[in-house]
Amino acid sequence: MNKNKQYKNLFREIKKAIVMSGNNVAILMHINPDIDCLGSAFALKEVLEGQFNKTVTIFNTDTYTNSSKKIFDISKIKKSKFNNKDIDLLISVDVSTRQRLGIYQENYEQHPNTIKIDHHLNIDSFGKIELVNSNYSSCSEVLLELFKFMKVKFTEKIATYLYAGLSADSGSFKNANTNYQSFEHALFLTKLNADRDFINDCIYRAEDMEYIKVTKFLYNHFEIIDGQIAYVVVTLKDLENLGVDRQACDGFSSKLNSIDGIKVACSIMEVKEKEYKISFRSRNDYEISHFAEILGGGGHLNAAGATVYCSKNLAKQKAITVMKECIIETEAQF
Ligand SMILES: [Mn+2]
Repeated sequence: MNKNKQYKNLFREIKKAIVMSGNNVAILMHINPDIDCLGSAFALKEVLEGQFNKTVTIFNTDTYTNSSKKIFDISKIKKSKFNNKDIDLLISVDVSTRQRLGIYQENYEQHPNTIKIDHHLNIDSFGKIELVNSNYSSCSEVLLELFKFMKVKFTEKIATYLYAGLSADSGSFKNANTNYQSFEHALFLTKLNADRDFINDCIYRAEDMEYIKVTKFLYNHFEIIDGQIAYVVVTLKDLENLGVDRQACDGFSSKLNSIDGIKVACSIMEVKEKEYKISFRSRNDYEISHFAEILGGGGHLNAAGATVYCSKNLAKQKAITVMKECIIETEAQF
């Protein structure tokens, strides 16, 4: 069966599952949801409530960046646990592995009626129905295609949510995951009056004092190795001194990777004692995701991450080792 037909069948299956299911739908996002994850969740909620008469709750226990707070009504997200018998259908968006469901992992695994919608490489199958297209730069685009099939009426609000996800995950069409489809989808959403200016303001012209403060910290503390690797370590003490939470440092690895000559970069964030979250970014040819996997993580080819459980120095060493390996192995193929 060709790919298009496969997707059509999946779209049909999902539409049927939505129509046939009971009233109560829960949407689950990944831990520390980014704008693509939130855009997907809010667009889907809007569609299911407005056009399929469902009662939809988005669940997540984390905190959000200022940009996210401007775009989405965060107060609509429930932080509580729920009982599976109160939910008829569970849909995850932008969640690549079951661990990333956080405290809702067990709910999802035990629920009879689950749909996984995502755009990461499908390395963990955990949905009863799975719509995963890793050719798309954002999960929002996977939903866009599903909505088209479902003959959804794209309101400006829905178009704007999806555009936010597409814009953020493609790095405003600059990341390596951007392709002709990203532009086609952007065109489609623009024709539907997605509020690009509002989204650009919220994401790219949002340099408030907190942003300036953490950026100053970044440029004072990053290290460069051989002119081609850059990294920064941020401890809990640093966050405390800065008076910000971890999400405020979300863009660090991308910023370091955009320095001229830097092939691979990462931020190493202390989560708690002996737990460090490493976020990698790399230039086109350097596929860092394969090396994040060595550390038990994963992600996209040029944007991946891993969590390591060790001392700060060892975390740093591990990150540097895989970044060096990435460069050596990539250049051996040139
Ligand atoms: Mn995404």
